[in-house]
Amino acid sequence: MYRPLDIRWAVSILIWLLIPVVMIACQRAVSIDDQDPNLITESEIEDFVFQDISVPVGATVIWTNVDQKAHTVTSGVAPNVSGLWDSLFLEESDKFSYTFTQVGEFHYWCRVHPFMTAVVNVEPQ
Ligand SMILES: [Cu+2]
Repeated sequence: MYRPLDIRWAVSILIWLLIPVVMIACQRAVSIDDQDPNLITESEIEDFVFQDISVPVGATVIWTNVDQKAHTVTSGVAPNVSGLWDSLFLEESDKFSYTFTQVGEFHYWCRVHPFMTAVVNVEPQ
């Protein structure tokens, strides 16, 4: 039996359920669009080696693990975790990004292989 009120009720519930999904999707889209492409630096993790890099303040560094072993990109001087950022485990092809909003030298290391260390030098623009 056709009951239009039930259909309206179902549609309104569906819309309310979709609102948070749309909001999350929009936030992601905005955060990607807001990135100045000149301020994105890609850095590959390869053969158990991190690269020392220099970036302007405001830059986002995107690390990509191209090794078959998992690594982490963890702020601090091994074995200390400074708490600024921590990628957790990056499997092969996984990416992690962090935006540097302060000038300075930022040391980082891999918690799986503490001999893997490097520095991000963040310079004034
Ligand atoms: Cu590692």
